[in-house]
Amino acid sequence: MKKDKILVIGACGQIGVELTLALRKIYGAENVLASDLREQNELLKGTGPYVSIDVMKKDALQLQVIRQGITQIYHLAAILSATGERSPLIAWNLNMQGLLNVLEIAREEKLDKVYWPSSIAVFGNSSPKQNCPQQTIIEPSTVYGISKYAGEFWCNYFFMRYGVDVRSLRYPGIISYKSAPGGGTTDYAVEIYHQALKEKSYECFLKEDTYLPMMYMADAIRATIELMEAPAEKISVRTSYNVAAMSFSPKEIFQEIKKHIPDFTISYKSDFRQTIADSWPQSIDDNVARKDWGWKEEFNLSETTADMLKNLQL
Ligand code: VAH
Repeated sequence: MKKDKILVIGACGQIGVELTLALRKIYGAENVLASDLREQNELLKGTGPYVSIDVMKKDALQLQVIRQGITQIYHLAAILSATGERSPLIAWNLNMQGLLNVLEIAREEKLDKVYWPSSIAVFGNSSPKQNCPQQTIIEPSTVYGISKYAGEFWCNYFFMRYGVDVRSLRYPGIISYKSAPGGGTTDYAVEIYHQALKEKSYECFLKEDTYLPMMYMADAIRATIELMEAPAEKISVRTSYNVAAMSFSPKEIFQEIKKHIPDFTISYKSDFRQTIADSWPQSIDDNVARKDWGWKEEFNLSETTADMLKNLQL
């Protein structure tokens, strides 16, 4: 039986680090090749093979895929919402061309599977704010959201036209302690834990009542692997699945942390990211993912907070 050989592109990012470590546990370290443009993340050093790859250089990437006998690609490299608004065309180019390079290589090399993350950032002001459904009016207002929504249609096209088994999740904001987030609007929900422990105070760049869909990293990694390991016939969505776990506001996460750190204080000074956050849904309906491949979250805000603070204090 052909051995799975996985390439993770963007392995040094917030999700990439933990996804690489999780995949290495399942498939064996030597069968998961981690790659990124930047220096290898300290957490990955010594855990398996690493190679520096620029996803924008298709020929060099394809050579690696052939030489290493890659059978699956997890393509995570992207410029996120906040950074993308500072460099719109750079974000569009990386997010789109990077994906197209991976899809073309998957087609030409007949790869078994591809994973590519989308985001709840595809939704805009015209989408329902509460329990935003899998299919609805979708008019993204950030370059990141535009690139993710366009990418979803490219994934569906490569599946329908060429049979490329590419699968995708619309991640909410992801909370983690191992690796830092990278330029997103939901990054406050990670920074707040670090600041609570270091400074016992935090200046939040979103207003206190800004509700956003969020997910603990452990749930996000499990959702990704469960989707990729689901039988193909169970996958009814070839754009990208809504997945959800919890929704909360800065005020609620502050109050949850305060249960552990009573003298923790917060102030609010919203910046350009407030407009981005206001354009997104406050909660997500993920019943299609639950029905198709049995998605169910395990971490709520209280459990996330306890686990974050415990691990950040180690
Ligand atoms: C961002 N963390 O803030 C990402 C995510 C839903 C938001 O895609 O841009």
